[in-house]
Amino acid sequence: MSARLTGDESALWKAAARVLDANWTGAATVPSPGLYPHQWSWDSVFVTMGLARYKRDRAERELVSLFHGQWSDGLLPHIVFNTSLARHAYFPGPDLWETQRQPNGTRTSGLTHPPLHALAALRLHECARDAEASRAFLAHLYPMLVAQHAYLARVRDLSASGLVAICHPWESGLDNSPAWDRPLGAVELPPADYAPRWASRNLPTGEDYDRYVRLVVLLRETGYDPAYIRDAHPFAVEDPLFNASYLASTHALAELAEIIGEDPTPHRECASRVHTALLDRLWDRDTGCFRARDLRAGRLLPVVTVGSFAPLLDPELPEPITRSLIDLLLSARFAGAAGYPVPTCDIQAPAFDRAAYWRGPTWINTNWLLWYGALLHGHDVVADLLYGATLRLVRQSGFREFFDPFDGTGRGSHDYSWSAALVMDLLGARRAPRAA
Ligand code: 9WN
Repeated sequence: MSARLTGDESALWKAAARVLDANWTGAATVPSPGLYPHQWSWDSVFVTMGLARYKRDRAERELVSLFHGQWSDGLLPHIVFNTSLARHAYFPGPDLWETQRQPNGTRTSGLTHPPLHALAALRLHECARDAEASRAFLAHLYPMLVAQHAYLARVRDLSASGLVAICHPWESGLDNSPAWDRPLGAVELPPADYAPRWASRNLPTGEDYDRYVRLVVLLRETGYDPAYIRDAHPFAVEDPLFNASYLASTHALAELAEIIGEDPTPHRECASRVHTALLDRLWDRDTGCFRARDLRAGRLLPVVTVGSFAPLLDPELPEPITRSLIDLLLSARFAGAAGYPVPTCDIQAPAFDRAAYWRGPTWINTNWLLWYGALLHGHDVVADLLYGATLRLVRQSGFREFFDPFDGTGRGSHDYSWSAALVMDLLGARRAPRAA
């Protein structure tokens, strides 16, 4: 791979590879050994994208390790815990979730994450040198991916529209995005304190954190019961990013089915339903973008975030809607006024905060998703802008967790896995789309 890159790109590739090597546990890649020492679901998706071009065997093991934590009802947990670590290595650790009832003794969280896994499996296949071996791996993974999607359709389609709902901000991956402020604020807190007082990092604090934990306790106390989630759980949101991920992966599932000789029809039918529901329920003509729908309050949520552009992942998005998204993306509310785009929240929103986690900073994975979506719709100039902006960030500040959108200052953890992995994917895609 490196022979095809320029000197500077080659150095970047090697530095990214060093991060992934250092964060490999022998079974999976941790997002950041100090801060996030377990396996996270959508982190592993992004890591797979990079490993596909670097160490294919590890990419396969990454996915196998993650799906080892899959529940018998198909839920793919957002964290698979490494139980050999000290109990306080991360909060909330295995004890909060009470998920030890799950088969095979794996300890996991009881929430899920944006379902980009089928898309990652397809990309892994597209990068393969040995198509036969790759097909064999896909045949092994396919039933688990189908079960993951079936869980979402069965348990999370709360509006019976085809869209699926998240029942915790952590399920969005954009944990403390201002988009969740309203529905989270509506969660009633009992007088007890939940959050740990020793949290070592700059997280949403106080009542927000208590509400995160409260939502987990409610799910846990009802045994993660689908009827409770449908009828009573206080946080239920149809998120454009989660649903766009679901839709992109449903299309990928159809392609995977064809590759291994299974029937793609149910996946195509599902994709068509999700596409229609996305437009009917989350497209907002007034703001010219997609917005999350709060199912408990019965309305669209007001804050426009980077997730509002995620339906660019829909290959069938109508051209006028794509155009509108691109216009907003390039405007002074997002990329147009940030030297280091793309900020994760509308710069002009009162809740925007250039330094706080998902409330404004630029993240590599959301840039990558928009880059992928722009390419899908033939917006090559926009894709190039996102490509250049992303590499500029890591050249300047390293593989940090997130970045100041105005001056590129790196924040959060150092040597963050998906920042490294997605840079490898970008470099590989630009130079050698089908390399391994
Ligand atoms: C909670 C691991 C994860 C990412 C999320 C990011 C952060 C956890 C946390 O870290 O979430 O799951 O403790 O804040 O928000 O997107 O998957 O990197």
